[in-house]
Amino acid sequence: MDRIIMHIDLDAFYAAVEEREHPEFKGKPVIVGADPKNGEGRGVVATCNYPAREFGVRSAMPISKAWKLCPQGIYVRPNFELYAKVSYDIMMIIRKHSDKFQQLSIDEAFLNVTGKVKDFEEAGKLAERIKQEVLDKEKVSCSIGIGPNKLIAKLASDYKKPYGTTVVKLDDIKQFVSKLNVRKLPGIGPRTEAVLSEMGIKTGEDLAKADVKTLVDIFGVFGYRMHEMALGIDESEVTEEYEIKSIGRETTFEEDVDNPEIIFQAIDELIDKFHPELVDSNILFKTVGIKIRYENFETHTRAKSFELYTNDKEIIKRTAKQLTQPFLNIGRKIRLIGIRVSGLKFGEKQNTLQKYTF
Ligand code: DCP
Ligand code: MG
Repeated sequence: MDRIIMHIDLDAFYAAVEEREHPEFKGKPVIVGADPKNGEGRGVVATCNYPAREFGVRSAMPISKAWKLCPQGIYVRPNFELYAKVSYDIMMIIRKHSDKFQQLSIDEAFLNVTGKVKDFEEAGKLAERIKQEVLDKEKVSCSIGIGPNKLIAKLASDYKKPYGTTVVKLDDIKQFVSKLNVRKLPGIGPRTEAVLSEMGIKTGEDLAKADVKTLVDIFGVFGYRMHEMALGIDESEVTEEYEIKSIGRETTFEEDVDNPEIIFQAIDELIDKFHPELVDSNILFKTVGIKIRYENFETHTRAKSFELYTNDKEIIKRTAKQLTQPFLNIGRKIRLIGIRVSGLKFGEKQNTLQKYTF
């Protein structure tokens, strides 16, 4: 059964929303993230617009580094509620163009459009109409990839950004993947990339030619999946539910701290911030997790799961503190702390999955 799948990813999303709200930002480098404090700021960049990327600024980069690269940039704190609302409105526009719709994150979605168009050429035209409609109605631009499966569609939306459309037909799959850096493939991060590179595997073509058994010996089942991806194989369906994986917050301290009282207070504040989201959306959790980053950026995570689902705030607070305890009073200073609940489900009162909440 041949399918036509579309992947839509909004361009520089948070920064695009900020540009839309502040027309005076247009054409200037805009960086959304922590307060740079004249280069002394301690958080990270969430995202930045394309003019800022020309200075080398990137998502997840320390904000102090962004400041060094681009001191003339416009620096804004994120407004998550606004981005969530704009995302919701855009997803509503996009979804009506599909037979099946799957939101993947705040700024991307898969559409199965097999029943909406007769071939890939028509799908390309549909993509242009969707891009235009989102731009006209929401003043945000997006890039679209079209392929015979979700993997290819997602790789294709990233191929030409911003405001690009990339169509990869069945016959062109191998050629398309062969040119890509292996790092582009989902699940291949910097560490896996390094191991592959040692083996002389840098591109999709290298990976496609690699010996599957060797890959499995090194990476386990993922080695097999990697090789499949290099051949452009992906059978997964566009599924309607938007599953929320976890909810939480993290904070970078103004100054590295080792005082447990200050750390515990920060834990309470973080939980007070996100707990209302659980209650408002009637979400229960089973697992509480923490993330701790020491001053040298060494990062640890710990989690504890319970038998039963709950949305009890005190349980989160107590568990988070228990998990944090072993990292305290050991003569090391902490830079960042994060708290997250996962293993989520909706509470009893609500029997249909509520989409678009995060
Ligand atoms: N985001 C974040 N921290 C990151 C990565 C992303 O807070 N490390 C947020 C900000 C982004 C949004 O998620 O606007 C979407 O992430 P993308 O990876 O799609 O990045 P952008 O949409 O900003 O840029 P692009 O045009 O490359 O898609
Ligand atoms: Mg994006």
